[in-house]
Amino acid sequence: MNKLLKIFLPIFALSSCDPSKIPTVTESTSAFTSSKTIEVSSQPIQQKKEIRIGTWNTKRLGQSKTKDLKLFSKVINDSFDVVSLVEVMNQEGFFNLLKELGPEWSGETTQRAVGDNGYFEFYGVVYRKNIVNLKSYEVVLDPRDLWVREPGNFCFSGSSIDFCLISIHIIYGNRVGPRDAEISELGNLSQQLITGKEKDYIFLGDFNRSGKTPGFQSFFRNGYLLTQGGQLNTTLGRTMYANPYDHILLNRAYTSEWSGKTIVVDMVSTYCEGNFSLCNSKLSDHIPIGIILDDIVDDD
Ligand SMILES: [Ca+2]
Ligand SMILES: [Ca+2]
Ligand SMILES: [Ca+2]
Repeated sequence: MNKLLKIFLPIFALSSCDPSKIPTVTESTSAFTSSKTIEVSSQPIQQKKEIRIGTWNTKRLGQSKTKDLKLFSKVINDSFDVVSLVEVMNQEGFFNLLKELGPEWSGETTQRAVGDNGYFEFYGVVYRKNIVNLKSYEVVLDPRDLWVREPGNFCFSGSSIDFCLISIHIIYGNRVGPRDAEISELGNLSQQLITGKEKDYIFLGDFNRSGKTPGFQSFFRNGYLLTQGGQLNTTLGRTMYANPYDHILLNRAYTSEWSGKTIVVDMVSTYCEGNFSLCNSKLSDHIPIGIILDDIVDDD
């Protein structure tokens, strides 16, 4: 039997953002790759002690004709301050969502779509402007072709802390071998990324595999853990939650900012009156999950 616990979070008063502070965009070189990074200038942020970070497979945002964007944005707004979105099919769909979220929110997609063989998607992030600033974002360079959908790297600052989200949508396909290989290389990437000053790299997305499978060993060797345990069913079956595919990984030695709290949105009960097929059609075939960081002490 599937038990999903919803964490009920206090609702924080939000102030509107200063409209005179329009982000400016410049290009620079990232510390760990030579790819182009877009840097967005700082905006003032409101003091808040927690940052609720989520990941959600959007099920073809921008293409799905049955999606209820108003409800979709409500799910985000109810539980999160920052959400990494995968399976964003086009930027038009992404910016329609952003519009629906309203003026307290901002967001970006990766500069290019990732994929192959005619299937391409964007990674995107949406975030509350008074909680975090987006400092830079890029697609991770992949000269050895380790991933079909190369990870996105979105770096943020809060009022005290800073961190980067590595968004991933692991290949699906008929065989699991390639999925495990991609996951294993992500674990290797986690080791390469921490050579710079920033150590808070949080990996999140749709891994298309249970956290029990062999690919995750490279993460564990590098001190990473699965914040939700790796076996939480996050996809929507016909009458119950099905596969444990969505995960968030971090290294507590570096990311002591993680409070240990997690978020699981029991989407079907909360937004679809228990109707799985309705939820699948109006929202997504995945639920969003999240973690909560304490935005108090910056240790790197
Ligand atoms: Ca590639
Ligand atoms: Ca940091
Ligand atoms: Ca840290």
